[in-house]
Amino acid sequence: MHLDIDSHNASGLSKHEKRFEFLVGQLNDAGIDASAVVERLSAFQVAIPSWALGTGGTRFARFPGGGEPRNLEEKIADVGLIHALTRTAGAISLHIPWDIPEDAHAIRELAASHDLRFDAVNSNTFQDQSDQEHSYKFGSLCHMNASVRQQAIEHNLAVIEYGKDLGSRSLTVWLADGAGFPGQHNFRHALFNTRDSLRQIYAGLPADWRLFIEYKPYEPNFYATVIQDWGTSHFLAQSCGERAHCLVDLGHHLPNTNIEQIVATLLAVGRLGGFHFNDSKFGDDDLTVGSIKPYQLFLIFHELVWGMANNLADNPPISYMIDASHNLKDPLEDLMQSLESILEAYARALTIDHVALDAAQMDNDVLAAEAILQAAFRTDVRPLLRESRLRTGGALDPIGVYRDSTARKQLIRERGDKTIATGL
Ligand SMILES: [Mn+2]
Repeated sequence: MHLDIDSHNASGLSKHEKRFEFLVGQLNDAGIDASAVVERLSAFQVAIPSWALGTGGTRFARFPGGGEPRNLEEKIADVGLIHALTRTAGAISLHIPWDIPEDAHAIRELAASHDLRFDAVNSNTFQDQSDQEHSYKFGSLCHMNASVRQQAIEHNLAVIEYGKDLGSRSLTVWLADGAGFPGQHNFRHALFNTRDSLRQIYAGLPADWRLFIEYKPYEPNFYATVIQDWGTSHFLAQSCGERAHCLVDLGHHLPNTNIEQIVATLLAVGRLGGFHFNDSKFGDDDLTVGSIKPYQLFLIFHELVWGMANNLADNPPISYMIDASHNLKDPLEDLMQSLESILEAYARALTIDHVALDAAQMDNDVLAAEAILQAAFRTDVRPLLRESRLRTGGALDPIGVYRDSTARKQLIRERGDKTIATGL
């Protein structure tokens, strides 16, 4: 795939330089080193999950866009394309069994040729596979029948083996386990079964691996989910051991939950393992990151930046991933838009004056404290993002280059009009 990044950048360069210089001056007046912010942005990498590269659809219909990746190799090529344009998507997160690598060595080399590494591997006990003995209809790790639990534990251990071959260092467990109706579950039995199953998975984790436990308040079960919130996830992580952490998916909260406060708390106790970015109007809507609540995203990044800079509980590096599924937009464009929103929120959080904020908080000057955050949020930081991409070989305008290169048309020509990505 030919992407004409250089000529695009050349034609946009003088406009960018003017805007960048203006912003550098503005930040300089506020005592902020723009170059240091650009360096932090360049180092920030977000994993792309293998299931985000095709059209997701809803339970009503799916309208594929054409040229979608047909196999793992093509998924890696798509992430490589996003990474070449943005220099921010340097990792891919696989879902097993949707993306079982037949030749792990070759897959690893292919990913390396695109400058990609493998992030967390994701297990799947939320649907039945044709070759499995027991059904997960009534749960997996929580199941009342020990044989079902054992099958689900063994699946997770097998996922770790695939991940080891690819150089992954973490396993993410999200469970659909829960109850559809009152009375269906004995809550304590369901919770303790899940705890004991997770402990067995944890025991099979290599010494340099971490376990991420994702929570979700509803769906597919609507009466109760076994791991409903961060508190339950935290209890389970603590029950497993030091290398078990909570995973925060932005869409896995009830409306108006203060997610930034959850982030602050988990960081304070050293249990924030990973992040799944997306946005939502109602729940787990899988909308483009920053499309609905950009201020919330900024406030989350403020807690991340402050929490990692003041790392009390020795929280390990956080694993970042986009978890979304696209119905209307070109998936690759949607992912690039999401990456832009993430970096914007991060850049704004990096321009917050923490000394002034601390002083305002000590003085109980509520207005001043809020105004410091709003000043950072209202700054147009996009020239910092463009400068970061320019310095790392990416595109000033990734979506512009993508559209001008007619990449989607080329993909449709190569792969066909009616392809469906595995797992979708
Ligand atoms: Mn998720």
